[in-house]
Amino acid sequence: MTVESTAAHTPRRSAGSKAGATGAKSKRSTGANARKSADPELVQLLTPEGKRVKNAEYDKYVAGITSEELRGLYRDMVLTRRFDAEATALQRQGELGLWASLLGQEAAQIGSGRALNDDDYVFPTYREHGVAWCRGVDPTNLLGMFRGVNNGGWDPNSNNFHLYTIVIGSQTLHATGYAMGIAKDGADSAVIAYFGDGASSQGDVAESFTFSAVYNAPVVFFCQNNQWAISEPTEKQTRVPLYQRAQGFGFPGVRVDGNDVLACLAVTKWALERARGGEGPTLVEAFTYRMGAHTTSDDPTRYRGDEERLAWEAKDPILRLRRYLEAANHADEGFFAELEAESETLGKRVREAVRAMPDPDHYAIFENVYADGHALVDEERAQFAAYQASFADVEGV
Ligand SMILES: Cc1ncc(C[n+]2csc(CCOP(=O)(O)OP(=O)(O)O)c2C)c(N)n1
Ligand SMILES: [Mg+2]
Repeated sequence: MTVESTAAHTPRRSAGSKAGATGAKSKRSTGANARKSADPELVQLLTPEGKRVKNAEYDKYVAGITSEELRGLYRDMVLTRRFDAEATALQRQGELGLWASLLGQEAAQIGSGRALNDDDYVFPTYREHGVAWCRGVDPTNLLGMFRGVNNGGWDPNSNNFHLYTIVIGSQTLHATGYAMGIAKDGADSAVIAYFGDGASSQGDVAESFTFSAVYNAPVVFFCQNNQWAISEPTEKQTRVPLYQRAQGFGFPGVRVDGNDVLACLAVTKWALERARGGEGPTLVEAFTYRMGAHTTSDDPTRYRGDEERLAWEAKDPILRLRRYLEAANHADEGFFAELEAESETLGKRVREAVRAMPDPDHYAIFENVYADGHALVDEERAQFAAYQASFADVEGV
């Protein structure tokens, strides 16, 4: 089995990695889940060269996958990347105030997103554009908030995809509470909470782990370890591989190659199946890389070098699936050409939609704060009206 080891993936310099906590195999045992929690290996089904490798544990979750489904995963990743590139360009042109790119994380998001059932519920961060795509949220709706014309442009309940959450880690609590509700209702759906390596240091995430474990909540914690929390490397968040955190809370954790869409699909299916089967929470650490800046307000050249990015470029999630599709004759030239044309069409649609977004009514921000209104909001609305009127006075002078 060709598996890139954790050690090979665990980069850099810090005292944390010197402490040796990251690479060593542990023989500790805490019951049925111990094998996973103690295994430092990365789950990988497709190598960076696009070679399919066997995995005794997870192969069964993708065993029946058809050529059409494989092409579908590829299409999802390509169109998501194209959408993301358009959004970055639109920010540079002044059409968006900010953009948080998912470049490099397409496999983690599409693999996990396509593992979900329609009635599962997703709690994202602000970077889950690929998961939104899988949920059927129109990508143009993701852009309103980043243009500053709304507070989130979709109805969470239409697609079971919650609004983006900027407050790091807080959505893991929302997800846990929602999952506890699902369990009380006796429903057989599951919840997935996305968060980052930086978020793993938040108290909210630790509390979510505790509550979900104790109440056996049907939730999957999907941590995209993209190696950076703005300018802070993962070594500043943890002395152990993140997936091992779960063991201390009493549920399994697994590290998956986050640039391998098949592995992400398989591992997330497994974790969701556990949740639906009443086996409680799972932590999935998708080991990946943020290829771009944290957001368009960030300049990563200030804190990281090129070698790291180049090393991860060689593990590109889209390229590796393309190599596999070509080598195994799952797709022909026509498919790739058609997809290129579809990308162009999507790009055009996104550009046109953003430019056509109307500015909001200035008073809309005061609506929906309280269901039945509130004296304080009324006061603030009046203050705002007076402020607006003060501009009219100046103009009139
Ligand atoms: C509670 C809180 N603290 C700080 C911030 C500022 N902040 C925004 S993004 C970010 C880093 C998050 O890193 P990570 O969780 O790894 O997610 P990534 O951006 O890499 O996807 C921080 C500290 C915030 N939004 N919320
Ligand atoms: Mg991060």
